[in-house]
Amino acid sequence: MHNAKCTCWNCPAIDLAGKVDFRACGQSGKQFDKTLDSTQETHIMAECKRRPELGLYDPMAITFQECPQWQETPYGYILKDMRVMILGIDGYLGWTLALWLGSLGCKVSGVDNYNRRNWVKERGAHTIVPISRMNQRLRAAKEILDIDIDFRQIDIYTQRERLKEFIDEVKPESIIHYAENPSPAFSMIDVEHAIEVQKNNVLGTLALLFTIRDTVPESALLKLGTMGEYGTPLTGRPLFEGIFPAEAILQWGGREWSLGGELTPRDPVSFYHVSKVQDTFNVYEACKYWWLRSFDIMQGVIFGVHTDQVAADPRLRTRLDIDEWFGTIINRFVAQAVIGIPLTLYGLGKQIRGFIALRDAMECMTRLICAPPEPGQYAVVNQISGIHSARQLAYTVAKIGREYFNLPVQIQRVENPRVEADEHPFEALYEKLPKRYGFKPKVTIDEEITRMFELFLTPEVKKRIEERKQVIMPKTWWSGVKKEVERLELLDLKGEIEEDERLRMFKVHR
Ligand code: USQ
Repeated sequence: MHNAKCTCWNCPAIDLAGKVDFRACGQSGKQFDKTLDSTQETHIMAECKRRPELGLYDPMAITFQECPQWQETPYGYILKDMRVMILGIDGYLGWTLALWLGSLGCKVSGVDNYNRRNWVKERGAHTIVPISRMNQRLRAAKEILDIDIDFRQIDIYTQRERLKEFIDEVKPESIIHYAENPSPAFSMIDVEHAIEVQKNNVLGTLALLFTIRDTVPESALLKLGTMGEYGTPLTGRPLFEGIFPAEAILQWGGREWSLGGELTPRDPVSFYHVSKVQDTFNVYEACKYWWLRSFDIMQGVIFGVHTDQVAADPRLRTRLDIDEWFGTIINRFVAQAVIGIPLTLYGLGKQIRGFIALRDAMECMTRLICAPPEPGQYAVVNQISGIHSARQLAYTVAKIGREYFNLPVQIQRVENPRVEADEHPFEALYEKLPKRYGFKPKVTIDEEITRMFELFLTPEVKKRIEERKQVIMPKTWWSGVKKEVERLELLDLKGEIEEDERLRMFKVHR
């Protein structure tokens, strides 16, 4: 188990007692383990809220493996009935994670202000996989999976007092922050939308940090960042996991310095991505000032529809968007293939990104919930399971659509409405999740695309895609121009698919 040797120092169930030096940040536990002696003033002691009978004790003395409160699961030891609060629980990821964690025995609570439903509605779009109202979702979770979810409708920025009361009541041991606007294109529509995204994301997160400080500072915050914070440096410099490794050196003017431990450069690619960068600094500072502990999760582009829990009943399904603002590339391509729109490659289509399937993202989150950072530690992971170009993805979708579903899929290159490099080097590191937290991807891209085709071809979903055909072709230009993109060319698929076949990393498993 990846977290067997973690100790109470990592555990959100302890209160720290003793002389805590709030000027120190992160990894500070290591300074104290050698000097543990209750007569010394610098000594930090622990008090366990779950096992008060232990009294004051050395936080390094008990490992997760030894503690009866931490129980084995396939994803690591997890606190028995761990209290997890999901902010943004009504969204694509939030709802999926709620059911996933509920099935693992966590006590799940959550808040949402239904912004996502409203934003999508405002654009004239809708989720192609129908979702129920929250009270029906909650009833179905209880009826089908026997999961009780404690839900409140709260806006984490404008209703800070309500959130505080709820957090105070629940005392979550882990807080998952998904309550942000996830759309680069939405943030580029006009000034109102740029402000809406930055206000919602940046101020919501800032307010949350103060709320955590004042209510549950020992709780672990898992905050969703994005790989797009790093941009795609044209020098080909690797995208490290948020913080430079110890061996990284800066050479300049005949001198050199270690960069180890410093935040890596950020070069965001939309006002949405800028909001995530601002969050990074706010979370980083809060860990430093108040000894909060956080994972900043640089997630790649997500795709897919499946976990065992959401597939258990139509009422448990999570939303899936395919419009130009809220649909991500693979989800959009499969929907386009299903209704006969040639797949929309923006520009050259040689943009490269990191990707992860919905199910695998849920497993990563669980593994991180199981291994809370130390007090004061701002930890970062790159959460992706593979790297692909837009073209590769279009060929994969076209090939599966043609061969397994007999659909006449075509691919078109259209003008790129974004300001982004559409041909560039890309070397993203994603070593921490596999090496430190034991994650191995379980879902191949072909397998998940196949599942999507199966679901999207059901009459109800296909009809819902048809109904929103008009929101598929992009109209939001980063430059501010107001027009729909024009087609540049239809690709000759035959030769291209064969060429692509040599590059393929995955095979269809059916
Ligand atoms: N693209 C196409 N055709 C399409 C849609 C997209 O060629 O029809 C290209 C885009 O130009 C871009 C790439 O595919 O280069 C990815 O675009 P996307 O819309 O799938 O994803 P993106 O805009 O980057 O944003 C999504 C999520 C966001 C998350 C981000 C992770 O909406 O919340 O933060 O993926 S990352 O891209 O790693 O920053």
